[in-house]
Amino acid sequence: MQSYAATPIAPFAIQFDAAAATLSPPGPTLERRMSDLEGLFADRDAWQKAVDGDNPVVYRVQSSPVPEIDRELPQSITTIEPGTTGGELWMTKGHQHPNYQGEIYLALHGTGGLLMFDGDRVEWVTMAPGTIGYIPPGWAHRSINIGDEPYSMLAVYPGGAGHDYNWVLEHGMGNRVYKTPNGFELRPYGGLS
Ligand code: S6P
Ligand code: ZN
Repeated sequence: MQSYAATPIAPFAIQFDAAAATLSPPGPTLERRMSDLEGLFADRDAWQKAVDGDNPVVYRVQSSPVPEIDRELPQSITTIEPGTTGGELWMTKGHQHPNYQGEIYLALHGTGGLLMFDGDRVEWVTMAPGTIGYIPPGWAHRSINIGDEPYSMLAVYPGGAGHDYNWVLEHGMGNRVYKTPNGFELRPYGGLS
């Protein structure tokens, strides 16, 4: 047997239900509440008020059982609730892959955006059901719900990619995304108020 085939899991089927936004059998799940997004929304007072209030769930991530280890190819479904904090649309924390590996996102329902930043350039992909957003190596990425209903997307990524959240706290994401009467608008990142 080739050494690269000596992985902890055998081949298996994963049932992907796009309408329900689930993977079965299920793997780890996580819930990010407003308190988990410290230092990310520009309006710190609005963020603190939401934390001191009902500290809402902003998004959930459900993974398949494929482990996050080198050479494996895990998947996860992220669902972001609709909402704003200080006018800024609800979003994921965003991260950089420490060893610069690519990733794909497939939008399932709702409308969202994929914001990418390489420390210099910013790119935006509007995500509607069926859109695949491609994240090249070296681009930090964040998802944003730009609609009025939950936004869900499937991610497929190298198991050894990792998540560097401090990179975003240090470098920002290039732009922030605000709700407007007509939809949404990208504004320069700026600091916290
Ligand atoms: C992992 C992939 C997604 C995110 C998820 C939550 O590489 O990009 O599964 O982890 O969308 O976002 P975040 O920024 O909180 O990890
Ligand atoms: Zn990622």
